Amino acid sequence: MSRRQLDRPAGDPAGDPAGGPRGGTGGDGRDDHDRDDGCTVLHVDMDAFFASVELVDRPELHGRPVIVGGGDRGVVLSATYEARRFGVHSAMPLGRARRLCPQAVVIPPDHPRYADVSGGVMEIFRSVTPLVEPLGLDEAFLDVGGAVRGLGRPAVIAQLIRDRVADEQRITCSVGVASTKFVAKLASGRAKPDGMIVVPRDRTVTFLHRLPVGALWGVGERTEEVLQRLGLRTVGDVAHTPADTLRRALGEPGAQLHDLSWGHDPRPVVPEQVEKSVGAEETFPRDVDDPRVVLREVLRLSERVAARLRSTGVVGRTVVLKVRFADFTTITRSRTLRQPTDVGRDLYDAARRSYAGLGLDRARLRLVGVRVEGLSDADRSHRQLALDERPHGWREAERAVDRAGARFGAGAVRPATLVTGPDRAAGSASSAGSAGSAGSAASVAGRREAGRPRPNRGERRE
Ligand code: DCP
Ligand code: MG
Repeated sequence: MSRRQLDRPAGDPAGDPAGGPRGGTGGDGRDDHDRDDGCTVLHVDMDAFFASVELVDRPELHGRPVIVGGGDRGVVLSATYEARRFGVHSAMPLGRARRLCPQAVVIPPDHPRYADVSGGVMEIFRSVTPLVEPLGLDEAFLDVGGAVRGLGRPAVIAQLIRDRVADEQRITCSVGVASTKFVAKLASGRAKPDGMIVVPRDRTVTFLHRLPVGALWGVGERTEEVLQRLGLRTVGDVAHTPADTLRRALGEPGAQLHDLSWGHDPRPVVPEQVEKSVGAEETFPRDVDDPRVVLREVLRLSERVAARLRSTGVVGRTVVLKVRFADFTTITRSRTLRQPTDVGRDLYDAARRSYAGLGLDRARLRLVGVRVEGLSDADRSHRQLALDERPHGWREAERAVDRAGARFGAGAVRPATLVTGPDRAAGSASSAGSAGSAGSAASVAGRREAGRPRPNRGERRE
């Protein structure tokens, strides 16, 4: 898989609206990766998402036309770029796609699997910045303005994300780096597949004006027809038409198109709403009765949940331990802390006490989970803590781990109890997990989480 797109020869996608090589420039053919000042908005979109996920376990299909489709609707959901060369595209009836490309391999969709991979990808985004606005399973806007000091320039962060998605999920994505959402999204589309385009602030207008009007946000078939009737074919044509003329033809949206055509798009990246709780749970590959193994897993889940709290900028007060026995009986125990926290050690301490309180005498467990409820804004709460002068060395230590995680991948640094010891949870048989999509999930989770129980549903947000 080629990931070092920075090494690619720079093409000139802006001047080649119909396609062509996807280089790393949004302007005039020069490499713009070092001209990313103020380009703090990233749009990241997985390439041929469903199809790429299917290829993870079927390397022999790489380079061949592959279509994910069928199911209830009988349409193409996703097609590899090899299939697209035959004219196949998403939403096309499957029968038509088969006629266009009889040699394509057609695979039925596995939605839980895609949701799993999507969760992993979003987790990578959130380890870089809390300002993540998902647009669907496979794409999101990121505002990386606050991450620049810790991780480097926006283009460097974009490449870091591309590398991590490729390393951890074994799929490729394309990234647009720009000063506004609208331009970032256009740029990622033009970088596809497996590319990245930086549109420097001062080249935004040049980049935009060469594109066809259909590239403008909100221009569907009908609007395009109206614009064509006015003789407007490119975004530049729209830009050089008085806003009043556009308003007369299209109403208020016409004036908005005029703004967009000059690169004006004030919309901020709006992160997802704060969740009510953040949790993670794991099903052991084999039932476990050793408290040391259980507690090590509880520690790992606590660390993971805490990292998630920190990346979303919230703290929580109530820690819920969930235990499922071998016979599927499930119980939960909650403890409410004196102070809200985003520190894994605090969560672990509470969960460990709850576990001890259960007085289990080597009962066989199938699953453990840790969840935090009673969430509130971290900034407000930390100011409160500062007033209380309650020093907390763990927070600093865990934030350092977050930074390493953002750079090198989750799990790059973890407590010693999680990396040593002959009695590591559940051995290395991550693929021996519970029923369902064990095999596929194991390969996604396996590299990062080898030797641990496989995730059953990954992190959950309720
Ligand atoms: N999808 C779907 N139905 C559609 C379009 C898409 O179920 N009509 C699903 C399958 C896609 C996923 O959503 O894999 C993401 O949609 P994209 O539009 O991002 O398409 P792809 O990721 O497949 O291709 P690319 O982004 O490379 O163009
Ligand atoms: Mg996509």
